[in-house]
Amino acid sequence: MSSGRSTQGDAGASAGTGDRGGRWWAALAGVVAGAVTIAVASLVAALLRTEHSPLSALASAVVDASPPWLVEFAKDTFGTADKSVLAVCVVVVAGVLSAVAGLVARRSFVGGAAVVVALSAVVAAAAAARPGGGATDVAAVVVGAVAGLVVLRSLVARVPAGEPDRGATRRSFLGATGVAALVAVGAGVGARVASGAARAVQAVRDTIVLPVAATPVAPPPEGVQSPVPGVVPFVTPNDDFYRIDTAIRVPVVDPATWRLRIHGLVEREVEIDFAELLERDLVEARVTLTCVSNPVGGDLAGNALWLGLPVRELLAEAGPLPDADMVLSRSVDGFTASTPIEALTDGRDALLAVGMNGEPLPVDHGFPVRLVVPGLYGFVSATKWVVDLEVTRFDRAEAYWTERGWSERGPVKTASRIDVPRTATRAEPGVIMVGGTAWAQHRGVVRVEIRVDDGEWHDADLAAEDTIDTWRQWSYAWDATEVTSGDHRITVRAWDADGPQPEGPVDVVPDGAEGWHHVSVRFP
Ligand SMILES: Nc1nc2c(c(=O)[nH]1)N[C@H]1C(S)=C(S)[C@@H](COP(=O)(O)O)O[C@H]1N2
Ligand SMILES: [Mo]
Repeated sequence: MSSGRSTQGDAGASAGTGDRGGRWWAALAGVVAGAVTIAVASLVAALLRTEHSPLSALASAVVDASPPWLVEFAKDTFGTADKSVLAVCVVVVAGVLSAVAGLVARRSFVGGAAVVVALSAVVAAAAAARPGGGATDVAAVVVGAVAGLVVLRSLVARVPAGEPDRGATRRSFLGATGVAALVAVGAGVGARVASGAARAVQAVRDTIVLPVAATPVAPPPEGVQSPVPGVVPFVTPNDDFYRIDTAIRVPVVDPATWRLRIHGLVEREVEIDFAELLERDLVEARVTLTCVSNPVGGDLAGNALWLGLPVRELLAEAGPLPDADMVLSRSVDGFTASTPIEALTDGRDALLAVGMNGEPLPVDHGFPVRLVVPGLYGFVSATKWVVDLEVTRFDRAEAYWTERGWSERGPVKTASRIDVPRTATRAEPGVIMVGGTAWAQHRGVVRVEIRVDDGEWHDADLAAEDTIDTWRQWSYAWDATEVTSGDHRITVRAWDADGPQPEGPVDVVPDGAEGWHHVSVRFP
């Protein structure tokens, strides 16, 4: 606290009426800072597509914490308006507490900030504790609280307190307050728009019933799962599937208006809408998707059952011209991917997918339609919210990430990962179960080897292979009975038909990481 500001406070106190005015301004500063906190938190929550807005989570938490007689009383007294009454109460209480924060902040910013932080902590806890709540809910409230604190600090510093230049100070205060209020209103409106659109598309998704596949796929064979507990599940649940895209706000696409256009170097343009797509003979395939940005040992890979129409069928209808060598797929939000036309026509399960693990595509994973191409990194193949396929040539068109320094083609590199034990694990001498996964999509993993420190390579036990388009899990029983104390390093490498994956390390830019994954285990 600067001595200058406390002097102003003292002068205000002795000036009487000046101080009372100052209090009102400080309370107003607090209320505006509170509004900014809530509005920004709501906007961030809506953009991150959390399930609950911070305020509604708080309201629900209040209901949960209320004694049953009070809830009954509210229902009896206000009937169907009980939710609105609750909302008004929450807003009024938040407003009063924010005003208190402003008043406290005028004496001591740290004190006022403590009030804001305490209130935010309550909201964050309420949001995180809701079903489906979690770290993103907390993150949204933290961003809101930071914005609120910045506003509180700058407004409280401007609170007029009966000095000679009152007019100018008041103008500065009111100007800053006005700007902050606009921020709050803007963020609040943005939050409503974003959450409204997301809720609407979610509601549409809930009504969609996918057809059964004309060519269904059998469940994976026995033994695809590594027997080592803690290795990722062979099929990745949708909620755990990694998500990578450039969309700050997830595109909201209504299947009723979705259309895909296939054009460019073709004999005839083809268009298909969502209903027509669902009427086609759809196929199922399990395909492991991987991100080119996945570092050695990283988790930007997932394996799912996809339902969709083979892209080659639509391409066949359009009739690509002989000089075409690439299909540039475009998302509704402008993202593009350059896929060699060969990968779409050579018979592999390159799908225009509508289903993921038995459900319509989750909104985050491209609802209503995306591409999935076995063997290629997502950035050159897996366009989500896809609306356009332009048949073209690599020397004529460039995709989103190629323009930004990544390669124009992206075949997946053979990779392997140790899931268990985690690095820095403390272990006791004995037999240690090592397990993980490996992938070489569309070529297949033929062998996985393990090495301890600089020892010999040993074959790991391969789990059953589903298809060459899916990852292949493995396990290895490491006899560490005679191990010396201290750190020991386990290394994995996978083989495809061409040999072992290279030692690397090679960075992810421009066409994917290369290298052997290691974990260190410590013995007493
Ligand atoms: N529209 C759109 N589609 C996209 C991307 C994107 O940024 N926008 N990213 C791609 C990348 S880099 C990857 S790795 C995959 C990831 O798909 P997922 O989020 O379903 O795991 O989507 C691809 N499709
Ligand atoms: Mo990616």
